[in-house]
Amino acid sequence: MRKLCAVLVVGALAATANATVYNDTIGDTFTGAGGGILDIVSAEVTNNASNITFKLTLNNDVVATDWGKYLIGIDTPAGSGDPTGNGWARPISQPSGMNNWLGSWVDSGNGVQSFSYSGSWNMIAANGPFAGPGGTPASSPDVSISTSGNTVTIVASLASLGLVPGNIIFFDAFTSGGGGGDSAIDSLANPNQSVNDWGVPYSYGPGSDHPELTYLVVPEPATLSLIGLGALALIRRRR
Ligand SMILES: [Ca+2]
Ligand SMILES: [Ca+2]
Repeated sequence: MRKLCAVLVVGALAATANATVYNDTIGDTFTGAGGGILDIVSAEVTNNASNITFKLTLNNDVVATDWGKYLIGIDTPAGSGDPTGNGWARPISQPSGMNNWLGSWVDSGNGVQSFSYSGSWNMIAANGPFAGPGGTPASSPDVSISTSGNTVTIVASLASLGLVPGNIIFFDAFTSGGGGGDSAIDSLANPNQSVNDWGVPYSYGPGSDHPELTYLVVPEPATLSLIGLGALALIRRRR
């Protein structure tokens, strides 16, 4: 039993060492369409040595009602990005210059596309039965999506985003609808209503009227894991 407890302690430390949780207002969307699938409740961002993970929690079951789009705009330290648009040409912008865009859907077997900006937007990775160029199947190891109940989890490799531990990213996560011109119906960073209609342009970060978020890419949480292992050794020694 003691051993089990110690293992649980190690597991908990390893799992929570670098999680950053961002909370949003519930009910801050102009529309109730989808019954909550477009209403962000919170997000948990984590990274390990290889990947960064964005786990969004919505206010309803995105598997049961599956037409929502889940989007992440990222301004990395990599260089100047696009101050006016994004990888999907939706009316969402970050005046400080968006470098990367993760666009996802949760129907038709799920799909996610990763775009990078270098003078123009290019799709650098995709995953899903219809996520590749022209709706072809794609299974890149650099980006993936999974869903469960009220959550949408998007994972991207640090390398594909040009990130290394110590980097700070400026980002926001959004929900959107099925129309190609649909905007940021909810913004994780914005506790107030983001837009008052589907196609109203939304911008965020410095140079706009809306906030953005930051995340520090941390080294592998080896230190805390070692503390956990130390605790395990201590418990074992006491037996
Ligand atoms: Ca919300
Ligand atoms: Ca919000």
